[in-house]
Amino acid sequence: MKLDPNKKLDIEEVLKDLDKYRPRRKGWSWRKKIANQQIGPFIYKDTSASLENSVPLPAAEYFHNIDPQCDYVITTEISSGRFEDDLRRMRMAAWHGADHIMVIRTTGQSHIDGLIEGTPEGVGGVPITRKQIRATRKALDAIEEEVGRPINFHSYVSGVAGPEIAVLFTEEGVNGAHQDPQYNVLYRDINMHRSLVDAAESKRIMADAGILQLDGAHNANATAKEAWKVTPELLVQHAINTAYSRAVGMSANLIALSTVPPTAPPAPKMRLDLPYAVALRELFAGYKFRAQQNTRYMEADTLETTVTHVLDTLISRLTSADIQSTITPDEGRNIPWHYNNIAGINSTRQTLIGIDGINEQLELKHDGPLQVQAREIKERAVLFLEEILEGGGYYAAVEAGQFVDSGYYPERNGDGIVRDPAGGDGADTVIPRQPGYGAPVCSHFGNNVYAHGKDKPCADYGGCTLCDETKIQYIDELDPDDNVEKRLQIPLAERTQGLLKPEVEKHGDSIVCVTLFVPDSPDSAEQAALEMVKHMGLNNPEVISRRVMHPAEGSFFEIKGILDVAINKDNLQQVATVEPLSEEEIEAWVRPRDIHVVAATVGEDEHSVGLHEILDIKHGGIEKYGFHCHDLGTSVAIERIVDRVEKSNAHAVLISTIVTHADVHKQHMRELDELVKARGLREQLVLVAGGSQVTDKLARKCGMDAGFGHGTSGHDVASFLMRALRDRVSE
Ligand code: Z98
Repeated sequence: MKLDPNKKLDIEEVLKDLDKYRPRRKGWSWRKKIANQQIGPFIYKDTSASLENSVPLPAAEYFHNIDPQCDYVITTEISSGRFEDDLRRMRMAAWHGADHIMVIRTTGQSHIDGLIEGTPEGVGGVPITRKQIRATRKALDAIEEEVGRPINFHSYVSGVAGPEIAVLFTEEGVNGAHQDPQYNVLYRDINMHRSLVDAAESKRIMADAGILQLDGAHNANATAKEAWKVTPELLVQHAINTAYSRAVGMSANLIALSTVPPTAPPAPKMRLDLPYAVALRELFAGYKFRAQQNTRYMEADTLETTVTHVLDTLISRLTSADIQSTITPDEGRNIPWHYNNIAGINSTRQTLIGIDGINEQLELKHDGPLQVQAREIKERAVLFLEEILEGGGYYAAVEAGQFVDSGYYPERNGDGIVRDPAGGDGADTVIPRQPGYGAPVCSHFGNNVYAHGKDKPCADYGGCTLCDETKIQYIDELDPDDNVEKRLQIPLAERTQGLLKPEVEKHGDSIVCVTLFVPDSPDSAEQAALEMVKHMGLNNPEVISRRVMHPAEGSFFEIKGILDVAINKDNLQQVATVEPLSEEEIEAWVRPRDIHVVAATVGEDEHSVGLHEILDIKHGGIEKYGFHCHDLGTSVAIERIVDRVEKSNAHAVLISTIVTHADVHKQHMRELDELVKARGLREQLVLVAGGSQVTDKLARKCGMDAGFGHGTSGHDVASFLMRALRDRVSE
């Protein structure tokens, strides 16, 4: 399957012959750091290879459209509930720099004692099934070829079906997974003995397959009442899972500690979070680190979330993480939307490139409060571990409620999570292995009657699914109603008819979001805002974010609703995009011809930045092609402009309006057109208007020859002027 950047991902193609599809590669891939890499005009310190296809950061247009890629792996979590919709989002995410795609499982999957088949629709995530995984891996294989970088596919080897899932992931080329028995015990109330036995088997399988393991310590941070107080315990949880993984045979380079900075402003974040990160990195030197964006404090304000995320990312760079995980900044208000996944990825991409090389410039102090605090956290962690040992070990400690207590250890508040070693899901299901036990696959922890001699254990029974792919059983959809073929009927029909609906999550969900400021007290402003949105034609409006600007002066709202329209693509007017002429061609024509251009901002507008971008050689403006520019400055009357046109025998006029009230920009354009006509100059002149509210269509309606809005460059204007003047200027 090969993707065309100009065509949508063809889901039918993904599903075709899926029973025969095999992943192209297995195991985890890191980005390779290239030190001192020249990209465009800059030398970067902490970057990796650039992508073949990508969407650069918005400001790239000022820097030759470069798109440097940092050396950290960037994660995004995707979970619409339908894998077929997730795939398109994964493609967008890859184009924006994500190479670790984490697929969230549907609610309750931890408690399902076996594999699920088919592709049932999920709640809060997708069911992790063979078909769903295989289709995703197939799409990601094509996407990684399109962007030119390996993409790590990730989900969870946990719950009561952990070992079965580990085998499934190995068979289907999943590259990373969470695996930590403590997560099962504390947060899913799965029996601790069962969880640890399953973990040994699961970890062994993951180790053999080269699947990168993330642990679950960060969940204590998300659960504890005061997260900055749980930091000593986080070190203990990391230690337990790491030691257990090593004992099972996992190598250090497959063990990634999952860490989250514990606080967010208004807490003094750096002062609390940095010592914790330093303590962690020092204690676990030699292991990988997956730093996750802090989700705990996410409210409905995406900008606030983004600022916390940027600070988190700074901590990652100062203390050397390997993976930066991002969460969609809208997680605090709805199931994440497509473009918010991209927003999360971009805040990491932007931050890491913005602070490129910072560790060459700054160094964390080797003495003083940072080191004192880091040491204190480590000491508390050691005491915590000693207490566990004295009390009889891990099971006893959990039974005594020692984990996720809100006290700053050794302080205890008696509110920790308590689990019964004999209870929980899957209790009493661990039975001693019989001496003749035979493992169903070669990757296995413990006794295996087949493991003898030099051959692979499975040689005794003709091969296992990990060694011989033909043994893998692919079961297609079993549910006649909840299956991908059925779900796709409407989307595919709409696509064939060329129908377009707005979408944030699942195909054609028709959800849109509008923003309003209403100048009144919060309650009445909110009610009014909802009424206003109904007048815009949105059904089921719901406020997803409210921010009080002042208790009496007004509030800002973001409101989502359903826009029940479908637009037929075939009825849309084709917008003809005009390619600009080459810079060499423009200069070769303009320079010998003595072309004069009069320019000014008009009316009472003192904003000349936009105009200077278009004119000045310093900003790549039209001067550089040899146009003679008569810049009359700001707030210039139309009459003065036309006077100068006559005096200089100009060929073109550029007027600009950035700040405009009551459509004054339209008046200026009309006035200019009328005055040059009245003086008999219209035929010889090219009239151009620019500004933030100007469009080409509007400008032409107001008598101009062209209009240029936001994002225009001097090159665009020069190209237009040359095309327009070619016929008028005599040779
Ligand atoms: C993350 N944003 O870590 P259920 N095991 C561990 C987990 O952390 C999780 C699961 C299993 C987070 C994603 N983490 C949430 C160690 C979940 C999943 O029962 O399917 O929810 O378990 O990136």
